Amino acid sequence: MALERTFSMIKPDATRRNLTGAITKKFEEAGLTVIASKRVWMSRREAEGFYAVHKERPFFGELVESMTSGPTVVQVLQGENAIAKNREIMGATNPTQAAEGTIRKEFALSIGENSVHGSDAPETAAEEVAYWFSETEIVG
Ligand code: DAT
Ligand code: MG
Repeated sequence: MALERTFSMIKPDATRRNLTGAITKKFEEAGLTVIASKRVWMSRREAEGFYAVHKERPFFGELVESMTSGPTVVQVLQGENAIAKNREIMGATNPTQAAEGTIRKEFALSIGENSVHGSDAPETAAEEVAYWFSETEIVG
């Protein structure tokens, strides 16, 4: 399989606890390379746009609140099978269901404050990378 790119976000609950390095280490240990990275305190409009797919869900307000509550670190990860590999490293959405050794098992506080976001498919990965990065910011 060819090299693939995915979009990752270290959420405010994690940056607040100084977990940016520990989480990035998990990606690198799994063979994913950080080819773009920046710290962003997103606006309400940016959070609503990024999570638009969830706008009818009951937790949408809570999600936008928590994503705008502090800085995030947005990243592009590159590697073999990067999209699925990242989802595996992240663990299940609900940390009580996340496998041992995953980021969410080790670091997440709750289903809402679950430390990381990762794209779930090639189409969303391409859209999410483009939402946060210009091509010149990505050094693959
Ligand atoms: P994932 O982040 O694993 O792709 P998702 O796309 O279903 O999960 O949901 C996006 C985010 O929304 C998730 O990371 C945290 C929040 N969320 C999902 N379900 C929730 C719930 N039942 N209560 C509160 N927040 C929730
Ligand atoms: Mg999702």
